Amino acid sequence: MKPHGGALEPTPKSSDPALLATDIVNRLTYRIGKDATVATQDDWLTAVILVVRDRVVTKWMESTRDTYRREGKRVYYLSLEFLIGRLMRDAMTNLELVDELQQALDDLGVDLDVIRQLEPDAALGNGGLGRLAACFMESMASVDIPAYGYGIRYQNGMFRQEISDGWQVELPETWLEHGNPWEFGRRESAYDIGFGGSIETGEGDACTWTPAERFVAEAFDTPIVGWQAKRVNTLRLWRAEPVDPILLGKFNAGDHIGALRESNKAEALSRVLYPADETEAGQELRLRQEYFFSSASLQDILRRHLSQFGRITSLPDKAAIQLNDTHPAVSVAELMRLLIDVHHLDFDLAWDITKRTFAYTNHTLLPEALESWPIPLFERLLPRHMQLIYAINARVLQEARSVGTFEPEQISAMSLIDENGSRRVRMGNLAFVGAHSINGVSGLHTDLMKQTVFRDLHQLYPLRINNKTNGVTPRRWLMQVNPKLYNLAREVAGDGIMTDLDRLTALNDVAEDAQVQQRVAAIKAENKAALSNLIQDRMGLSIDPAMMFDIQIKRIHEYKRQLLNIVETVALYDEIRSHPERPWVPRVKLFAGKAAASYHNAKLIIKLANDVAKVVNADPATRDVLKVAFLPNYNVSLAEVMVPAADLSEQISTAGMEASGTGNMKFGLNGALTIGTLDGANVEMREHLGADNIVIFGMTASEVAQKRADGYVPEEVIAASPELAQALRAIESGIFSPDDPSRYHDLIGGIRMSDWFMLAADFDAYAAAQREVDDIWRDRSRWNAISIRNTARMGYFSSDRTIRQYGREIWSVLP
Ligand code: T68
Repeated sequence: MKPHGGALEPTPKSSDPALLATDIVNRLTYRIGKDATVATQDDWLTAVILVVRDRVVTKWMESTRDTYRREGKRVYYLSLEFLIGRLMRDAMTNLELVDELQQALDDLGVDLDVIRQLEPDAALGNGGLGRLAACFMESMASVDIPAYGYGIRYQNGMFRQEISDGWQVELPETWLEHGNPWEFGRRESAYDIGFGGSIETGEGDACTWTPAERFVAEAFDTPIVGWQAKRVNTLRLWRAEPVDPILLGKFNAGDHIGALRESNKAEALSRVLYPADETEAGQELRLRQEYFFSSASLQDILRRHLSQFGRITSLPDKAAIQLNDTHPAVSVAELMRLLIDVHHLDFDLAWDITKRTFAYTNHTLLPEALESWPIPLFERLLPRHMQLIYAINARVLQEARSVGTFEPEQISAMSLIDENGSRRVRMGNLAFVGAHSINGVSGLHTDLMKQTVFRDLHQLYPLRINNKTNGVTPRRWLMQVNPKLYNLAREVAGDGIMTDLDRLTALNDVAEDAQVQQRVAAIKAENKAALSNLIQDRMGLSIDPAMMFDIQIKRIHEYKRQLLNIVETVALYDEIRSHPERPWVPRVKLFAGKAAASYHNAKLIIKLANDVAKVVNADPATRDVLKVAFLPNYNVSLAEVMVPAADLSEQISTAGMEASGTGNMKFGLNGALTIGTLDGANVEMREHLGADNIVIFGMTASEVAQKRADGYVPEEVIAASPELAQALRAIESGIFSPDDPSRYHDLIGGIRMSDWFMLAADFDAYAAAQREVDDIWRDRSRWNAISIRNTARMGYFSSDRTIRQYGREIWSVLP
């Protein structure tokens, strides 16, 4: 389909509040069928979104036509997760319509802030990996890269977390319940997806695959608006549909359930997001989801390419496909299949095109997260792909052997097939060999990739691994969430900060200015008051905004060490009770995050945080100086309130285990001080901030590795630290769990026995670092200066910078 030029309806150019108000009432009347006098808040929300959407659509079509006209390269970002959150404020901001819409709604007697909160979060992701994909989509539009995001339109996104008696309870999430005004269903963009069946050899390298099962992938498009609406790109999400919605033969024969079997199987494919992060899902449905969206996306990409350029062989010049982790790695085999079986290229040419088209991003070194599939399962679902993987493997291993220097163990580590135990397909190796670029997400992570998971493949292909340190979009994570700080920054650094975040460095010059310090402190106080109100409303807990807000928000994981923070809290509680006369810095320890439903220890850590909170918050002896709260249902919208309210950001993972982190960047940008280990992007944050503007503690990644190799004995460390020993004993004794005194025996026992995450080994350094933080807090002028310098020096961590590096160094779409 050729995009057409000419006049488009509607062409609402005006940003005049009076016209916007008329537009809103028109949508309410003609699209929703409601009169202003009876419209609910939800109706107003939908009407406003439709007005904003119309303006987006105009720009969207311009962008699409422009891309077509330029005959340039397009970027395709394949990701099983897009954690986009709410879209309305994002779109309004990037269209620069916030004030005008606010005015229009005021005139209509509608509170923008109230209706804004009614928009459901699009929570199609678990955590950092999914949120990164969302920041990247916004940045690609903002730096004018023609791009499509491809993923699954899950009917149920990330589960809703309730806390019941301190325990996490998972409830289904239903973001589509009231429809989704942002998306456009594209019935015409639908593709056949097959599973199972048989293969017949054909001519040359081609085969004919006759799948046993077939489904249809149907596209839903959401426009993603870049800053100042320079460009609007497309997020295309697939929904699975049955080929035959109802098997009439069966239905008529009285088998009413059987008649719907196809329909139910299809529904399952795009039904629910796998809610476990950093673990391999290992379920057949997961592999089916991976193949379903990979195949649909590649068919769509090839169709678009052929319709515009006519020749399949120019694909790598016109399309760059980024694989977000290994979840879409089956794409490597699928593109080979399409090129060989459908487009009749020979194997060698297909392999060359494949490698030049794909690039792969790795997000984790955790062994439990490295995907691999049992061969019998893979063969049963994707018999043709299994053949192709064997053929690719034969080539790669041949290449490795011909080098002549590799040991047999190295060759077997490079193999796409894991032969240890039951045979499995290694998706990381498949992605590696099928891509021309493999990137890590921080400098440290990239170095470790070369030394660990991909050591041998890196030796075979030494030019492929490169680093692209993560970033976050400053439009959402500064301008929208912290408008007052943004305005102050703009006063000092000028209007250009949203297109060039490095300009924030102008704030360095005012870091010591008493007046600026006071204004920054007042803004923080306001943000903290807003969070206090939220906590009061949701949890009935009152928090004095004058306390230090010490925040750890992220998925609950042992390697992220929420437990270290809780144990230190218990130690501090004990100290305060023993020495009430000391000038304690009043602190509130805030936690939020979800645990995978099957991750026992993570769920126990949530319960412990709540158990500790219950005891500490009820103690009159510590009431004024220590509070603890675990906020339920952490999501993007909650982060948007918590990040700007933080004084202290906890980034305390065991060194070598957090690939990058992106929360660390959001907090720094909003003026929080970081307490953290030399892990992930914290390392680069220290370089940019200067060592005086971040509190670093604990072992380095190589020290951790060394200690493990030397035979670490946690009991010795515990015996040498009275504070740690006392805190662990207190938790074990049942003081915090009188209803079940042995609740934490195994959890703490794990620390005593093995302590894989080195909580004990880092405890004293962490506690000392916390007291250093107290000292800085007592010198408020120093604290405020550090806060200003944090904002000033976070320009590097804009996802615009990251995306420009991808654009130049991996995709070749920027000069
Ligand atoms: C995160 N990974 C990294 N994984 O942990 C974090 N995994 O350090 C990094 O900043 C971020 O990626 C962005 O690069 C994840 O979030 C997952 O969510 C995940 C989901 C499914 C399966 C495995």
